[in-house]
Amino acid sequence: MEAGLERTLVLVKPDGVQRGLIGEVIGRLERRGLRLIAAKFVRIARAFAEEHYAVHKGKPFYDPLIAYITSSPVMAMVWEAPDAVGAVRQTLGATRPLEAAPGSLRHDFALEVGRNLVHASDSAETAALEVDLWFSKGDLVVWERAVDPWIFEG
Ligand code: DAT
Ligand code: MG
Repeated sequence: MEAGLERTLVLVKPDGVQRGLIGEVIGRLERRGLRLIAAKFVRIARAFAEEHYAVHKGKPFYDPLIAYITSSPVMAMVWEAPDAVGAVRQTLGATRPLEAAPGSLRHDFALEVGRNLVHASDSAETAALEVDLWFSKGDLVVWERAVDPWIFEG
């Protein structure tokens, strides 16, 4: 990875896919300036969902969460930018849509925590684990955009 850049995993969850909002999510991340480096459209199995959400095992919302994320396909992506983790979490908005900042995806397109449209890694450490879980090394496309110097200062 280029120095100064961070990667993060983003999912358009089943509700976002079913509601035709994949393009909206990608469009917002593109327009903000993040660089897409991997994407796949996939319906995940229960065992894979349990690995992805292992940190939430035992919590009261765990079973509905696993049912939700496996209920329909998801669009999984890796995005890259300086401080990508924080930037993407900001573009998504707070976990609970009613607490999400106006203009964020979860504010603009969601109402319920159990139908909050999107996922993004919550730290650089989690991002590394999640990118590794969802994608193999060869899936990550190293590339440059002509516009990069107009978005990435470093
Ligand atoms: P985030 O998805 O913002 O990283 P999280 O990792 O704390 O949030 O939780 C994962 C998902 O689990 C979240 O997107 C929705 C669901 N969830 C979290 N807290 C919940 C709660 N208190 N009640 C119901 N669902 C919850
Ligand atoms: Mg989380």
